[in-house]
Amino acid sequence: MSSAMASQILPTSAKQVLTGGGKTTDRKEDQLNDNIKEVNPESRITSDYGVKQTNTDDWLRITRDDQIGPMLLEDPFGREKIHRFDHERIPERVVHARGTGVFGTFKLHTPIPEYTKAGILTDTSRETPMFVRFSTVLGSRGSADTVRDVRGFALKFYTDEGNWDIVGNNIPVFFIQDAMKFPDVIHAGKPEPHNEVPQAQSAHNNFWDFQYMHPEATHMFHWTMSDRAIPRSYRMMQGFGVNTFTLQNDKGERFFVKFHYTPTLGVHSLVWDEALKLAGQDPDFHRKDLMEAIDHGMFPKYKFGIQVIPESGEHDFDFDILDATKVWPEDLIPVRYIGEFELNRNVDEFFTETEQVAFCTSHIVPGIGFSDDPLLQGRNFSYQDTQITRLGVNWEELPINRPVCPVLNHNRDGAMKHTITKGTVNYWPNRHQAVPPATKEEGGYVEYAAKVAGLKQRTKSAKFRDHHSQAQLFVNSLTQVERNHMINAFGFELDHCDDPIVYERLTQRLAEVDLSLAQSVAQMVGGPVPEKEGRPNHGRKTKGISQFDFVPEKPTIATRRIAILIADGYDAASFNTVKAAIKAAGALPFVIGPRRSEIYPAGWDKKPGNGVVPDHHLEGQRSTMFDALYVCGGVDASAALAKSGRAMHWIREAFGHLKAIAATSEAVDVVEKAIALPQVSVSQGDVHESYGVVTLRHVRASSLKEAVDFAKDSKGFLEQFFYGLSQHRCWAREMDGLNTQV
Ligand code: HDD
Repeated sequence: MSSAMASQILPTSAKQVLTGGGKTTDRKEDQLNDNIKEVNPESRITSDYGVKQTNTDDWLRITRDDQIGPMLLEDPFGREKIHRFDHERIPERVVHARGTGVFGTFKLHTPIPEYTKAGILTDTSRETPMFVRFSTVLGSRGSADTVRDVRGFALKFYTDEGNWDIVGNNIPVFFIQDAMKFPDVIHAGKPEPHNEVPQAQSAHNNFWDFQYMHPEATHMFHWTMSDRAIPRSYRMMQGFGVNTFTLQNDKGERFFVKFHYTPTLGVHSLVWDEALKLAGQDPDFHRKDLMEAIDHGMFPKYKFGIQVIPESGEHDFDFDILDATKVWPEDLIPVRYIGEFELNRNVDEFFTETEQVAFCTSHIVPGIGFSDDPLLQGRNFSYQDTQITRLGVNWEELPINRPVCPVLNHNRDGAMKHTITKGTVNYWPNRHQAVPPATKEEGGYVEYAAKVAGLKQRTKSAKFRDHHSQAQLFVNSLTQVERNHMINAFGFELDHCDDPIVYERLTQRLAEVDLSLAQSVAQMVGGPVPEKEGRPNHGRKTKGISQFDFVPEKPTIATRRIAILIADGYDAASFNTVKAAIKAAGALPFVIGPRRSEIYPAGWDKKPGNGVVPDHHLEGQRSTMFDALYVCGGVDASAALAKSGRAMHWIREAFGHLKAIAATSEAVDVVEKAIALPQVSVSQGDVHESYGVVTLRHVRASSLKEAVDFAKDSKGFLEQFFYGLSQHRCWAREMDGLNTQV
């Protein structure tokens, strides 16, 4: 095999080995590289015990006169191959089984020594390597990415003082207040026990029965019925540590803290119809989207922020700050952004890295501590325990989990121990003074000496019993668009419940939060429509709830996927201009034709090389996989697209999903045929814009001069198209009821 061939088929890491590899600036990457098996043109298949094999296709068997005979049990290679295969699977995570992971780097820009002595939060010269795993909660490992669910957003920082994990979600609150309820909420959400239905869905009787039976879940289930539960991309999703942790400074003072991470691309979601379709059309949509962005060097970035409350302020609020079903409203406790992380490297091997990565909320470093948050306290027990079942007791020796700082102690043995510790003693204290604990000065972890006194009993403070105020705060803080989506989401979910007691009671619960919302849902799903509010709505709002609060300051279309529809006879000048402009704006153009072989422009011979080979064909992909659509003109091309039912469907569906659409010359007629475009609302020269559909009719570029003119004309056209896309979706289309042609 030539090395050129090898570099085409080998994973990145192996390519690095072939090309010399070398040390990187990332300590974790260097450490992982030491574990990477070298693959080079001289590599040959060996057995697991190292013997080169000559045949890995035929089991050793008896043959006679070209007749096949029995296989021999003796064959060590045959048996090894099958035995290894039989044991390839490990238990999937009991929750968050479906996920994808990437590497990244954290950089602090604003040190906070006033709150903490943690090196990662005080030393701006550090670049801390990270591994991040995104996940859904309810589905199995092979389920679809775009289902309605909470998303896990777990961070592992490989700090100089040990691994620090924030095992967060994309929703800042949780369903339950006490870890002891976790098995119940998960059993209720997972497929039902009698028939294992449904997969990766909360739309079923048991889930909603649980929600009703647990008023503490009221706040959270409003979040999961909002657009937060159907993110457009992991790159456009917030993350939250959810639980209340503590920070401790050099003076020994302690502060309560919540962690936030906010994407620089804004917080955006799919629309529900699109999410449903994508679950079938491209179940890997989110993981592919993330890998694609990183492969293109478009590294997702997140601002890292904290909300801090001094220890003395613990009881200053009308909610308990240790209750994970509550947010700390940003109007009261602003988020202070102190750093940023970017995700910049895809894994080399999914199993050894993403599947074997294991997070623990209990993994903290000096300067960071726990609080008495009863959910966190239980989590601290659960994660370590589950990793032992999933990966074995030596799971922290696996390359992906291994800290970048020295690890040494007297823990020993267990299945699959890798490291070999020299020395004659494995206990402390010992006669040699070998491997003693560290002092505080040496960087040892010193627990905060908290005073604790009280009654031992199974109860929580009174503030934990207010389950409605923050649910109201959430609903009040949404925009009309978001509220409508939430009503439809409740409508969908409860429609899938066939036990009337479930959906009837749930709508009564909604009336305790917002009467008109409850009435709208009840009318959709059946059962008595509540007439009276269960309790008065306090009318308060706060920032940081609505996704519209996170629109990037400068409109951007960076990393957005734009489909360009063409057919034979397309107009090359407009095609080239628009495609180049898309790239220049940092977005990704994808050419879609009726076939994935060369498509020829108007006025050119159909000779290989004169046209363009599309990235996909109309049947191979769907509009759901793109953020915007540009339909390129040309007389023949437009006639062909207008005749194609699938092309019409692309345009109609993109319109229904509120996406920016643009068309030039004859393609304007194609778009108008597909969708009943309402009256033009904005017109600037030849450029018309109506409900996010931008058209430029008079383009003809049969000569170079005309092509140059088009490039000039197209400025306003492209600006409007790109602006529409930067707003993510054209909400006015939905508000005015025009999006029904999906
Ligand atoms: Fe959990 C996995 C997030 C409550 C027990 N959880 C897991 C993962 C995330 C979260 C992101 C996947 C980690 C990965 O990618 O490997 N969990 C949360 C959040 C919670 C929460 C934000 C509420 C604040 N979890 C929670 C409770 C318990 C657990 C109350 C148990 C008492 N979670 C687990 C687990 C998992 C897990 C069973 C399954 C796989 C794993 O840990 O590694 O231990």
